Amino acid sequence: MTSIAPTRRGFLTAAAVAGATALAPASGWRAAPARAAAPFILKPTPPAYFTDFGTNAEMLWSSVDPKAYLTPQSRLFVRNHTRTPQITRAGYALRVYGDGLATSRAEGEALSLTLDDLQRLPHHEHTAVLECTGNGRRLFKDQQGQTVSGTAWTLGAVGTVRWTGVRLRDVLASIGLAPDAVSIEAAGLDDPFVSGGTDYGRVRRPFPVSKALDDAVLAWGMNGEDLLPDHGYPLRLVLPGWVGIASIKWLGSLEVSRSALTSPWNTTFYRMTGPEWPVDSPPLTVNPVRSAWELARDAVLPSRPVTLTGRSWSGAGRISRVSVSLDGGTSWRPAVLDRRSRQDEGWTRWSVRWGNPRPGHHEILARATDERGRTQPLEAVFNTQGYFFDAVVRHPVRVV
Ligand SMILES: Nc1nc2c(c(=O)[nH]1)N[C@H]1C(S)=C(S)[C@@H](COP(=O)(O)O)O[C@H]1N2
Ligand SMILES: [Mo]
Repeated sequence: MTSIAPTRRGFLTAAAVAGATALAPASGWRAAPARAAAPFILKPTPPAYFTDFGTNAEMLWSSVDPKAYLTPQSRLFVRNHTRTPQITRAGYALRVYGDGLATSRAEGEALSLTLDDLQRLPHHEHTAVLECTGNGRRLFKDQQGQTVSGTAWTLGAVGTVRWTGVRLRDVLASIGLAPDAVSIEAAGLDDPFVSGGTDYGRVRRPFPVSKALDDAVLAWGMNGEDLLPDHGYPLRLVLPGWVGIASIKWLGSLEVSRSALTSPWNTTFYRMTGPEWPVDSPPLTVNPVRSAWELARDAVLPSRPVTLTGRSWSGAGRISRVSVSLDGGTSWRPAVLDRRSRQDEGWTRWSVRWGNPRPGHHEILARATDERGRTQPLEAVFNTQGYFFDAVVRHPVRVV
């Protein structure tokens, strides 16, 4: 096995980590206006490609190129709890610590791994869907008349990208993992998240060691490029198939533990809450099945034969079939799946020929089933934070 031979810089203090990585303002009274002026997102998010939600930006499905399988990094949605930090490669190190490391390491001292250290391990590529837990949230209101909290995404908080990095299991094997380690908490280097007067601290979320040993990736690249700052430069965690919050950007630390860890991101947020849900509902992990047309809502179509395209995806595996309805759900027919869909690890592209679109308003629907047999329901289950809107969407179009 390859050994990382990490630089042993000892335990970095919180101040040292923050100072080395963020654009730390020099003094309090000058910092406030300067920070207020700093953008939430650094890459351009023009209205032709994005809906701007301030800290967040949603990809417009109408702007998706039907011929491109991967989502270009410049077009990928952005979900920030605060704002994109600017971190240099030279100032970056990943801190790994906790009683779940092999006893020789667990005694207290944290490991500090540079990108060079990590890049000595075998490189690994993985194509996967990245999707926000709240994707489709606006449809709770639009389609089910229910009020929920959170960013009112339609269906564009999703993309498929090819990650480049190292497998987390290789990193852990090289460091040495305790046999009874169960939980790992990933923490970001972005500013602490403050909401409703509560400071929740840095964005961080624990996940089971089993996922770390399965397909977790520490990624520095997307679609063959370095990560953009907005997507986690210089390094992010990727937990394929899981809710977007699991893939911590600007990865600052991994705490490896022999006991189950918790954070507000798996107790307060990103679990189901509301009258229908038990108070101890589990943290959300695997994403559901969803579908989208490559069309704007209320798209205008000409009244002549047309081929419509869309994509379906699931956190649990490949898509095995997609049914579509062009008459508001009265009749259904199979969509034609892209012939590559059996190999692709991300979403599945599909198309349907609409032979005689008649002038007027129509609702078109797409309903996918994944290889595990999970089918999109006709109604999503209400929860107060609007997660997992996986119902079949009634997509309005107008034929003229
Ligand atoms: N450090 C950090 N990691 C984070 C977040 C964040 O705000 N801070 N947002 C999470 C959420 S909710 C989602 S959906 C994804 C979004 O990834 P993207 O902005 O690269 O599309 O990042 C996750 N990782
Ligand atoms: Mo998210």
